[in-house]
Amino acid sequence: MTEIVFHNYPQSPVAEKVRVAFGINNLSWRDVEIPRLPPKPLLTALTGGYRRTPVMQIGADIYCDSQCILHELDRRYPTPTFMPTDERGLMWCLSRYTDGEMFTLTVKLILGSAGDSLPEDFAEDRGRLYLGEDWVEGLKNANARLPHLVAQLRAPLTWVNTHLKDGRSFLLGSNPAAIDAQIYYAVWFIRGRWSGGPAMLSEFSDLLRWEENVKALGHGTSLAMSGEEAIALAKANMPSSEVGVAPNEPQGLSVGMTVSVSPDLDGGEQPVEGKVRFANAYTIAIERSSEETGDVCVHFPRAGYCVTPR
Ligand SMILES: N[C@@H](CCC(=O)N[C@@H](CS)C(=O)NCC(=O)O)C(=O)O
Repeated sequence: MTEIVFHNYPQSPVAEKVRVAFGINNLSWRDVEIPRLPPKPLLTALTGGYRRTPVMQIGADIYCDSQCILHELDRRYPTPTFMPTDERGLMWCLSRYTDGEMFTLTVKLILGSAGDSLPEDFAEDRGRLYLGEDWVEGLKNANARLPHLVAQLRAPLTWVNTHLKDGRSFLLGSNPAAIDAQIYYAVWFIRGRWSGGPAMLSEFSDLLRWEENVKALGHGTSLAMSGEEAIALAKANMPSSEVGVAPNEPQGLSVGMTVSVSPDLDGGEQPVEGKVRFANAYTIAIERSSEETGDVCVHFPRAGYCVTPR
C-alpha cells in the first residue's frame, strides 16, 4: 500500500511547500483536510499528539514535518529527482535556514502586521506556537518592528533575485528542485497573507518570473479522503519502514527504547511517546499502538527535534 495521504489545509504555507514538491514529481495523492486549529483528534490519533501541518501518511507510516516528508518523497520517488545537481547536501543545509529563520521572520511579519484583526483563538494558538509563552508581548514587539522585519526578509529575497538574473527557470537551473519549493513557500505566504506583500515583492522582477514558473508546476493530482478513511487505512496496514539504529548514535538510542519526541522549540506542544524503531542522522521513527489506529510508526526529522529517552 503506497498511496500518499496528505493531511493539510489549503491556507498552510508549509503544506504548500510539499504540494509544490508533489507537482515537481507529478505525484498522485489523497487530500485529507484537517482543522486549522486544535483539537485535531483524527490527526493526533495518527501522530500520537503532533499537531502541526502538514503530515504525510503512507499506510501505517506517518511522516511529521515537511523536512521528513521531502526526505521520504526523495527516497521513494527518485525520478525526476528533487536534487538535480551535485549540491544535495548543501541544499539540505540551506533548507535549515529557509525552514528556520526565514519562516520565523515571515510568521512574525504576518502575525505582527495583522495586529488586532486576528481572531482571538487563532492569535492565541499561533502566538503561543511561534512566539513563546510571552506571545502577547511578542506580537506587540513584531508589530512595532515591521520595517525591521521587512529589511530582514529583503536581504535573502535580494540574494535569490540576483541568483535568478541569468534567466534560469529554477534556482538550480532548468529543472525544478526541492529548494525551489523550500523558498517558494515563504514567498507564497508573504504574497498571500500580508497586505504589503505584493508591493514588497514587486521590486524583484526575476523572483516574480521564477514564482510563475514554480506556480506552473502545479500540485500533482489529488483526490479527497476523509480523516476517518485515513485512520482505517492505518489500521488495515502495518508499518513497513526500516528497523535499526545507525552507528555513531550520539544519544545511546536502541530499538525498542521508550522515548518522547518534540520540536526543539518553545511552542507549548505535546511530545509524542513511542518505542524507537529506527534512528540515524536524519530520522527518528517511533512505534505506537492504539485501538483506534492499530500499530503505526511515526517519523520525525532528527534535525530540529528533541528526542528524550524515558
Ligand atoms: N517545521 C515544521 C513547521 C510546520 C508548521 O509550523 N506548520 C504550520 C502551518 S503552515 C502549523 O502547524 N500551524 C499550526 C497548525 O496548523 O495547527 C514543518 O516543516 O513541517
